[in-house]
Amino acid sequence: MKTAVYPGSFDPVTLGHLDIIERSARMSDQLIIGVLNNNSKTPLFSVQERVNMLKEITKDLGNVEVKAFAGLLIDFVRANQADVVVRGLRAVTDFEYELQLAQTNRVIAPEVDTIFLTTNLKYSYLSSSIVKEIAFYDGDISAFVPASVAECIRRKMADRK
Ligand code: COD
Repeated sequence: MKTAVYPGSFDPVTLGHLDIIERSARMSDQLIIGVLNNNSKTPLFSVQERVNMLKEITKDLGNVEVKAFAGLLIDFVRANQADVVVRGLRAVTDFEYELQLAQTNRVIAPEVDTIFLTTNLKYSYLSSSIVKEIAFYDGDISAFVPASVAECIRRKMADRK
């Protein structure tokens, strides 16, 4: 695998995402993490904040780059001359959406394939939404996100109260 793109919202990045990043970085020459800048959704973190959190936790991975993107994923993949899209699968509930996304992208860009990495069992229950909910009620999120991300979430929640 040459250049891979791992796209997502990453609002915020969790240990489940990081596990997929580390495993796909080992399989590719270059891994680009694409952070969606979507004006129609209101994320907890701005795209720049999400990019910064990802840069901090991947700083020791030499072949990983973090970039924001807007618009179609396939345009981002092509602009970066990437060969493959990486997605994570936690459970059958992810499968329907992921299959639809992969098949639509394949119709738009037949030269780009999507590969799926199954979740690490340790993180199979984990999602960004669950982390935000626990943090909102001042719960302990240290088992779910890297320490630097936990700190950003705590600060964000404190600002909002
Ligand atoms: N373990 C393993 N994998 C995980 C875990 C976990 N605990 N948590 C999340 N993941 C996986 C997800 O299944 C997903 O594959 C990936 O990590 C990123 O997850 P999210 O939730 O941060 O990102 P999404 O699913 O919101 O990303 C959606 C996209 C940004 C890829 C999508 O909306 C998109 O491509 N938008 C651009 C417009 C476009 O091209 N639309 C598609 C046309 S079909």
